[in-house]
Amino acid sequence: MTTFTPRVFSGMQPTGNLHLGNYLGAMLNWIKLQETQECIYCVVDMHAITLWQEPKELHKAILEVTAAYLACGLDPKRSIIFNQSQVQEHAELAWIFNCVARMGWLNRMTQFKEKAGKDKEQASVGLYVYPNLMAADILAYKATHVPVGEDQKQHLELARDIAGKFNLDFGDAIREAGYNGDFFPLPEPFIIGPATRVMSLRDGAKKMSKSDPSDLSRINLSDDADTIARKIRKAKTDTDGLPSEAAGLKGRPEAENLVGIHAALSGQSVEQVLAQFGGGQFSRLKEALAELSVAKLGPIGRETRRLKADPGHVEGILADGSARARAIAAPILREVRKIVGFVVS
Ligand code: AQP
Repeated sequence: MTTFTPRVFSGMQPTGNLHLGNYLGAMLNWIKLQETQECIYCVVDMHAITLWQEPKELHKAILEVTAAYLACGLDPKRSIIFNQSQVQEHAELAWIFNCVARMGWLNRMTQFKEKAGKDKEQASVGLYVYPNLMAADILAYKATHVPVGEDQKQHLELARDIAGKFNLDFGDAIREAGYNGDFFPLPEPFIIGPATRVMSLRDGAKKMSKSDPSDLSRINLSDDADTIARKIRKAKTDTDGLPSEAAGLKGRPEAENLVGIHAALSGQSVEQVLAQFGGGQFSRLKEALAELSVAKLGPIGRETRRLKADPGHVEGILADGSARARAIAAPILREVRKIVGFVVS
């Protein structure tokens, strides 16, 4: 078994405003990891166009999501921050993985089924092979750890399957190229915290999502204090009060969601939140949660607006990050080309 140097990779789509789910499910871990690990954080604009994006809006969203990354606390000196389309190695490796992954594997992907909806025939081919591009994003850097929300677990498992099959299919060529073990690592998902799957504020059965048509379903990182407080006040709840024990949240997705959000934002456990609010009415928890959300997200929204006013600065960070990302991915892809058998001049 080859030992790989630890390296973190993750990304978010510029398909709209980042929301509390993106923040609690992924971003909080990204910020912590950059303290101790080599981290590469991408704005995955090529993933975004698997669904139609109006070009001017997409352009704006790439800069806005980058501004939000910075406002949340990602440090462009410490971490590599870039947009995917500026590093062509992602697309090249994705094509090779299109030829490694099996149709049967992709047919099992639940996100494709959800996003394609009833009319699969009309979905883009890109949406179908999205997980292969995601595997390429990670493996173009031989990344070993991928901090994501719970919804990405299945795609991560696929990335591991693709890495494993590549290592096996090209085993002889990999050894001939001088590697005495695997070429790609099997990337580990890093899904931790009390809010790995934040649910819609309007429907506890659906995850909070940028593409939900109801803005009331999510808290955007760009929302102002009044909007945040109003959305939390209007959040759907059931008719019982809050339980005192975590077991009492079972089968009550809306209650579980609000308690989980409070725990993640306050850095407490679910049990600690219930020790404070259990046995009481939802209104008391909602009031505290609104206050806490405004305190945590308000400064992020303000900083994002400030950075958005200087697009040149944000573009400069993406250009620098892209050059640094390419410097890692290019030699890896050169090796991949040789291993596959292409003629490399
Ligand atoms: N509701 C969520 N709870 C916890 N984590 C979440 N993530 C997304 N939604 C939640 C995590 O955020 C990261 C970036 O996600 P993405 O932008 O790649 O797209 P997504 O997962 O498809 O998120 P959205 O908001 O639902 O986008 P749209 O509506 O455009 O599809 C990932 O780590 C994800 O797990």
